[in-house]
Amino acid sequence: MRLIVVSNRLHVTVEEKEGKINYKQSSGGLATGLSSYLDSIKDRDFEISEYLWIGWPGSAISAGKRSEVGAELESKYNCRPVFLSEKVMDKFYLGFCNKTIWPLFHYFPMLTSYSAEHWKQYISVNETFCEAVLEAVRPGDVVWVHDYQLMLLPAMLRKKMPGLAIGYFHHIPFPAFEVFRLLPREWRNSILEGLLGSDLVGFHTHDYTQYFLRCALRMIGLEHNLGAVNCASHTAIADTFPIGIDYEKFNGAAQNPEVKKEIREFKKAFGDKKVILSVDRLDYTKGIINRLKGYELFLERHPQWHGRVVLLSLVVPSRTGVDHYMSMKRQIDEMAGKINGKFGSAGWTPLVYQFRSYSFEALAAVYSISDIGLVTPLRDGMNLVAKEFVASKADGRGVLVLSETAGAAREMGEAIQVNPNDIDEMAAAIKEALDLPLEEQVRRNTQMQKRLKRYDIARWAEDFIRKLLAVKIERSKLETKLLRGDIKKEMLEKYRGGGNRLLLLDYDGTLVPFADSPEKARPGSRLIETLKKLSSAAGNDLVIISGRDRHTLESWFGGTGISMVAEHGAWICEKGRQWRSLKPLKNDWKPQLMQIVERCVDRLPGAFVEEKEFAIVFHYRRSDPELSVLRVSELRDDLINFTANKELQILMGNKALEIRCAGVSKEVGGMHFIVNNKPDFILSVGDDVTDEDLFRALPETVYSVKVGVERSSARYYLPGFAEVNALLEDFSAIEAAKKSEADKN
Ligand code: GDG
Repeated sequence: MRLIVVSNRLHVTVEEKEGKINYKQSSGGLATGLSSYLDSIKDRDFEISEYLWIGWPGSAISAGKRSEVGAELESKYNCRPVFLSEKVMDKFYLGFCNKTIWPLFHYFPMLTSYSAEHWKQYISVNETFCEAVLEAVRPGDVVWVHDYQLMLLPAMLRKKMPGLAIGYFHHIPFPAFEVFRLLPREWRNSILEGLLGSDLVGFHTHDYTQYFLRCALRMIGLEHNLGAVNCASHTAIADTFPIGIDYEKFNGAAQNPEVKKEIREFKKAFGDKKVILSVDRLDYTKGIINRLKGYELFLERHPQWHGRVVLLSLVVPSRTGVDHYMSMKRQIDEMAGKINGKFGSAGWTPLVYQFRSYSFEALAAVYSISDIGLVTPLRDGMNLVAKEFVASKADGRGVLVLSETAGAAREMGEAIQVNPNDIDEMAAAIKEALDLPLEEQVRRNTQMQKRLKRYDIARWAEDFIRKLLAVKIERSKLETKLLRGDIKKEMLEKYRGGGNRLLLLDYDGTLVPFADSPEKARPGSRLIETLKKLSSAAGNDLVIISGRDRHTLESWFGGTGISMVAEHGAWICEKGRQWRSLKPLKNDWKPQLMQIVERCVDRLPGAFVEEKEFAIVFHYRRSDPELSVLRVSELRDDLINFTANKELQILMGNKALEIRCAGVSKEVGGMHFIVNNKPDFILSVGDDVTDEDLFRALPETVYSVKVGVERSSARYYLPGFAEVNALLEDFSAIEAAKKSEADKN
């Protein structure tokens, strides 16, 4: 099986200088970690044995060089480049990705820009990536999309290839609902729908997963069951997979002669001073200024440490095209000058600040020699530096000070955790770290190392892919139940050949979509015509079997020859006959119950009551989805007390709670037609839990069809009401063909 990894940047960076092409490994945790894992998959005992990485090669490549670069990347690096011009990258990457999504998702709404032009470019680049994947993909491939630059891609791919296994991993935080909703409606809905195009959406922490699910519920009305979201065509699962690092590489780095050499150099430079280390990309999310303030306060409060401690701050240049980053750089320069000016002396520079990137060997060396890792981002999806620092402590010495707002804080409880906005706390944490006894350092690091070793980058990737493959298997099981192709052909043949046919059709959600209020979901003229035609065809009995009251059904379908079952089986009207109740029912319980239900309506804005002859329905489709969960469960509790000794049942429908007489169900209504008419062809279609009563009772030969992808006792499924309408049109076409044949004869 082949894995197609898709990310904004390839793990190889290509540069064109004076007509010459250079290839080098991209920096960043994912690029290095994942590429070393991917290179090892050939030799692992795992379903995936090959990979292709699709992405932007890191710079604009001139048209004349593209085929050469493409060929080299494919043959030597398993990469397929997506070439994008500087102009496009400017609006897409520096624009929408880094001026809109990055600040907003890291809780910096004041730095977020909302440019329609950038959004358009974001859509267009996602489309370009979609084309590149479609060009490369082969049957059976698994696609794994990475990060916030490509949030629309999963849905685009799903649309073109409904059966493709698609995973998406989100490397940055997913914000809380109140922050995410700041995006314009069209953007935020497209982003949620884009992500939900995946089979599996992964996040670093449980909180991010929950925030995402909450946004899906509140903004596009999609509920979830333990992280499984039922979308129109498939179920998308949201789950938590905290990324790991290449543990052995960092843990064993100090044995590498190159690293040893670097260690000697650093030790010479710092002598016996305690070294506090910070490593960040230049970014406002990393909290560099606050950290410097924390260090300054520490020096102010603890003069006994003057001359004995050094903060080594490595800042790696990044996104130099975004204005805000350059002004931040100036601020850091000023702060650094201030600290060294205020506290430094001829023999001591309290802050060693370097604005450049390091080789792996130099980085591993500073991890190894430093005493404290000061990792205090204001917000970070995960933060790999924290994990690398701890993994590098082969002898167990060293203390990690970590922000509680980094995703890594969830797994690194043994670190000294700080609120990066609390300068006092940061200064105190530095002091605490310097004073921490060696034994305690070793104890804490050993605990964290055990976890980092077990859940390393390979385990992370395999966990994600395994889950994706499991979802794929579930989906392919469901696909065999999809009413299409040969199954559909055979069913249409049976319909054609049947002499006595019964069509049992649910109404809401099956023949028409749900509307804000029940009265708005009227049948259109085309649907009525089709139903009439089918109902009047020789040998056919067409039954609308619904939870609606009989007056509504009568007003829509009365006089058409269509049979009807109202209130889930309480009332029945057979073709050409009068309405009658199937069994004697009481409704003297209604006034008292109505009071309870109305009390709940008062407490849930948007909710309303529908009164039927033998049922009361509490509708909450237009209400706040989260408050609804609470109110409905309170209402259920009240009702259960009241209905305990009465012949009543409580039923959860689609955004509705119904109280009705016990002993009434679609099973009773549907079976009445089956027992009386003895049909030789039966079709039963429905989308609701109430239809399940009937599906379960039907004989095995019946074509029972669930509308939607939820679990069901039905034999087959169709994605939505449109497909049901199309199926009825197919039956109708058979009748028309029969009629024209009969006319000819
Ligand atoms: C995203 C999320 C999430 C840094 N400087 C040098 C260097 N690095 C390496 C580090 C580390 C990586 O870059 C940075 O780690 P981050 O965790 O900050 O990852 P990003 O790729 O920036 O960001 C982040 C991550 O994705 C993974 O999901 O943790 O929250 O923002 O590996 O070692 N490497 C070398 N020289 C340097 O100067 N060689």
